[in-house]
Amino acid sequence: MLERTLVLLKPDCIQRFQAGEVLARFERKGLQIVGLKMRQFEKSLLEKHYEAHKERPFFAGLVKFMGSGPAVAVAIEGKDAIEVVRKLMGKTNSRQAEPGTIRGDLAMSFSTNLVHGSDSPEAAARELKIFFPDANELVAWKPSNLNWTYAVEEELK
Ligand code: IDP
Ligand code: MG
Repeated sequence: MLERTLVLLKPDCIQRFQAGEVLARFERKGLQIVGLKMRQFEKSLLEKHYEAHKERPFFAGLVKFMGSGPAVAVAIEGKDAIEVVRKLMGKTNSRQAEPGTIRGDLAMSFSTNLVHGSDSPEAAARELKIFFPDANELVAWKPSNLNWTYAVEEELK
């Protein structure tokens, strides 16, 4: 029921001062932040994160871009959080992303596209471990108004 997923605010998001805007969109939706970390992430970590793409022609450029400046790793929790986050992000190519989505509203590029979000439960578990290797870095907490965000009896059993 409740899922956790990894979001990255990519270096372009930080350089363009959109971190607050993007985080606010997740929060306004009703998703919960359970971990937050700003770093200029090192190459080896980014290569591991994107290892599914290592044979693709854009891999080297992607890793270089992701390490080119500070980024923010965010652990997000909510019911069906993985799919909900992906929907809020919009299509990979920002020019094709629907208005109303983060990429559709705030970005113009295919590769420099503001955010990452895990695309499956397996990816979420793997990626959360890469960016938050110490379980103590994730904070379990229960919003006091959870019953106004969800029909708790129906949806959070
Ligand atoms: P996603 O971020 O929407 O899940 P993926 O296909 O997993 O998209 O690709 C990971 C990232 O690699 C994208 O967000 C984008 O930054 C970059 N990327 C993907 N495909 C291309 C491409 O064809 N050209 C350039 N960059 C790409
Ligand atoms: Mg992806």
